[in-house]
Amino acid sequence: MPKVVEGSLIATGKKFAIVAGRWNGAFAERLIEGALDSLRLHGARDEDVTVYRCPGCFELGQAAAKVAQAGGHDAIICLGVLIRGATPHFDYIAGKATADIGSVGLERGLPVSYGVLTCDTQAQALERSGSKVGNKGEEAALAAIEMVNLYAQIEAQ
Ligand code: DLZ
Repeated sequence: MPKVVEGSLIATGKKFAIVAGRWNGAFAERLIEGALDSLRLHGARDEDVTVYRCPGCFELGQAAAKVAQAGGHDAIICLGVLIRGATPHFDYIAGKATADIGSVGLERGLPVSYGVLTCDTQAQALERSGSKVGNKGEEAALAAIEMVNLYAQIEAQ
């Protein structure tokens, strides 16, 4: 049998940063609540979680890079809500945010998870921020917890 290395979903004693964009605020708040619920459910204490707010998804990667540089967190959870408008703006911001968030994780060697909604309509954003299709903030928090523990396992090998 091969050796399998994986992270648990135990958040106890770990420090998390949530970086969240303010645009489409009602949905963004629901993502933050979902992430916080998930962190608490898995053992994180509120005093070990800091929420950093930035203007919009375009700034998520920048803010996450600064938070990573400042240190003090085991993982960063990036949350934001993009809703398509009449121009290609959405595509530029979505592409940039996704690439930047990914780069922070790679360059800093820190788990950085992606809870950015890229929706065509407000109804889709509602569905993905705590109704029919779940809460992507909650999922991003779970991914962050698992990755923190996976990194610990890899480093312990
Ligand atoms: C400008 C803009 C637009 C049109 N739409 C969104 C959006 O749906 N979601 C989001 O998070 N941010 C949006 N923004 C703002 C940009 O992300 C950014 O904050 C501004 O362009 C300032 O740099």
